[in-house]
Amino acid sequence: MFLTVEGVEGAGKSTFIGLLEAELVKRGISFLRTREPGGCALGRQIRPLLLDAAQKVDARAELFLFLADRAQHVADTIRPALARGEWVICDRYADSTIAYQGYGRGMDVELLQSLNDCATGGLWPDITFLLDLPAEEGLSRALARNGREGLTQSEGRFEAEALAFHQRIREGFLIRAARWPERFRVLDASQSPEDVAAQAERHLQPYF
Ligand code: T5A
Repeated sequence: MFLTVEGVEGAGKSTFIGLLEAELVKRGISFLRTREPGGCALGRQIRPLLLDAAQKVDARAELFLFLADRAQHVADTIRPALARGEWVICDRYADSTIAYQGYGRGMDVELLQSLNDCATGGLWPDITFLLDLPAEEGLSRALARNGREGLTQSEGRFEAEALAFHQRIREGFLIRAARWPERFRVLDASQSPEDVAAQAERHLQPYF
């Protein structure tokens, strides 16, 4: 079972995955938690290049760094875990490229879909949880958390983008969810962390 979790900045993905992990442990399901960018050794070197607010990165260079991270991540981490029969829970994946580089930066969405197919070798998730939240709410959560944890500069390049950029990303995710309703489960991320996790568990009941 390959699960991905998507949403705008600060939608609560990390918090949500933590609660989901606890539920899987309780049920004795073996799983691997991973993330993009940075879910493999090569990706851990790429991640700071992508997120550091001090880096000036051309939009095409940014795209290919995300795709390089993904290709290696699929090969080194995701496919081997699935082959071992583990569930894989991935914090962001190919839909983020379409939402951020496509709807956010204005790159051609169909081209990005093909590039994603190339990077992943056609591996798409069984279920994608979209944590849906107004962009301004997510940003204020993320900025408060970054301030508390001192991440403003080192991981803040995307948070520093204009609100309109983040609103296009939310719309982009919702467009994708409407196009692939069999894969996407849209969760109301404005609820408490426990309520968001409970929404997901209802969707996962048939797979437990
Ligand atoms: N990107 C990524 C692309 O542009 N293209 C791509 O192809 C890919 C893969 C990655 C960045 O890269 C971009 C998108 C991103 O900008 P990242 O550091 O991995 O950056 O960060 P994000 O994935 O954006 O995740 P965040 O760390 O910003 O936020 P989360 O994980 O969604 O949120 P979380 O759980 O840390 O929560 C944020 C705060 O809100 C609170 C938490 O306690 C925390 O303080 N919170 C809630 N508060 C109220 N109610 C709830 N339900 C809450 N849930 C959490």
